[in-house]
Amino acid sequence: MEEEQKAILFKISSHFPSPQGVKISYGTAGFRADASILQSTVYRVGILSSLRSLKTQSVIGLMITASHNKVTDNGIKIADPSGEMLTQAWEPFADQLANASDPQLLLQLISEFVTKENIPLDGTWTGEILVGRDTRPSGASLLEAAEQGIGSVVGAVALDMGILTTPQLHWMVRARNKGMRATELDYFKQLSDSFRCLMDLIPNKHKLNETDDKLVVDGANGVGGEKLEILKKMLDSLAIEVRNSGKGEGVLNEGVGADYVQKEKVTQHGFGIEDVGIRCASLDGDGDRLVYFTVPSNSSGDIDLIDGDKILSLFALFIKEQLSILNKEVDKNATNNYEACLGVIQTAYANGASTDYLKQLGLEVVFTQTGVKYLHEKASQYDIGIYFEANGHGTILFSECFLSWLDARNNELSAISKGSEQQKAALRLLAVSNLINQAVGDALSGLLLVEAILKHMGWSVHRWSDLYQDLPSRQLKVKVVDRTAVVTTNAETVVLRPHGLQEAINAETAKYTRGRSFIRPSGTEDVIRVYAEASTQEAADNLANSVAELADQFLGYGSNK
Ligand code: NG1
Ligand code: ZN
Repeated sequence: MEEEQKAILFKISSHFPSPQGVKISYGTAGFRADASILQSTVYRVGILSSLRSLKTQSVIGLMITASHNKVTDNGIKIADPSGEMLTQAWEPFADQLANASDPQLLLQLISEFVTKENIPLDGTWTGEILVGRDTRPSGASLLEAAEQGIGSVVGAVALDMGILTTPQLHWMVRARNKGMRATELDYFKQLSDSFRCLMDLIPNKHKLNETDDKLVVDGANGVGGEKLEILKKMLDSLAIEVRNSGKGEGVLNEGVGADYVQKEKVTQHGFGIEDVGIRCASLDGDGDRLVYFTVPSNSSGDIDLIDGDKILSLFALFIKEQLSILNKEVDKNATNNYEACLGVIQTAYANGASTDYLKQLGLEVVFTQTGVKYLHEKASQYDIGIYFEANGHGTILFSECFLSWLDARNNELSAISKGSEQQKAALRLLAVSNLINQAVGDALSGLLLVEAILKHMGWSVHRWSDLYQDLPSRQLKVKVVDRTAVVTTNAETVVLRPHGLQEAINAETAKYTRGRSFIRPSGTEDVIRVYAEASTQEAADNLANSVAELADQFLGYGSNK
């Protein structure tokens, strides 16, 4: 590393001292903490994203957000060249940088890493980092810290993309690296065009179905609602009302948003008895999660949740149907046949009833650890990989290979049987691949796909909800002394350490019909998460409470006395 570069890094980094006595780690989705202690972390991630851009000679994204967490938190995620989350191979370096205690150590770490990775820092390459942020008040000053970090690396430049949803930024990074137009307007255009295309292909018999037309969306008082207000103006066939759009007095994620709705299963602020029976959806604070729900008529304050698992099931059903239309009447001897490999990816949080349902459909279902980076990686191994977390984060990935076959097949069909069911199926699948975000889970594109599929099927929200009955479940959080003391295996469903805890959980779970329970340390909050499901809500609650007590006994503040 040149002396000049070292001097710049040393000088600027001394303005960003790391917070004393805090260890920060790159979790399930980047760094997250109280915004007041994040200046140095964001500055350092700015450096890291520059190095990543120079190393890959591609555009990189840096998103300042703490998603569904409280408004006083903030965080930072990095988008790799394909728009995916930062490669896991660089996460240990991210941890080291974030925790380097002084500028000297920081410089040494960077210098060693640059040599090891052979990163060109001689000005021969220019790095470019697109920086986005959500609506959190701390975003503006953290943006400056990120720009300082990016500016500390010779040859790297930051481009402030303004306030965006997380998936918009990921989409832009991917588009830029593919040499495509990548403005926000291009994003909206791609979504609205492909949505229109799907609507135009709706079977005639369902076209007149005007039932259930209104959709009410909870914007979590965040950026997603704001963007949906713009997008909806470009859609003529969908009536959307946005509530909790962030313009009023409500606070980001406070008693609103997809995480609240999914975990608490009660009506959020702005919704109530007047919404009985209406199709409602909820986004999270940075617009990458989506759940649907309806308000039942019993005025209990509860909601009927349609979670990520059910969104996944709807998508899987539709894709499977289109694939079978496409492959109908194929000439078994033809050389242009392509049996697409369709895979479904879930985590341990997926409701057991959803997994049963998907398997009944004859689909291949696999499980990964919690965190989109794991699901995405797995899904990318299929021609069509559909992944969703129960909390509503997910998407559908199409392989390049399958898409180019599909494109060619569509051209062929349009020449020999234009307007046939087979060609329509090819067009629908192509439209889905344009609509649904290929970089990361995206609430806005997911919402449009749900809407298009419901219209295609001629289904009400209730018909969709009735696909299967969720097993009652409960999630709890337990504060412990050190959450890293919990070591898990088998897609996080089995506790290896502390010893004896898994046996205790097993003994408790065995007492319940259809009981299933597991614990794991959160990667975004300083807690242990407990999940339980069983045949009744009371049983699921009891099981969750007992397992939480076990976690407390083994790991809580009383455990080391
Ligand atoms: P943690 O805090 O590691 O459980 C949460 C979600 C993840 C993922 C990340 C990123 C649950 C149980 N966990 O992670 O699925 O979405 O946040 O936002 O919902
Ligand atoms: Zn989010």
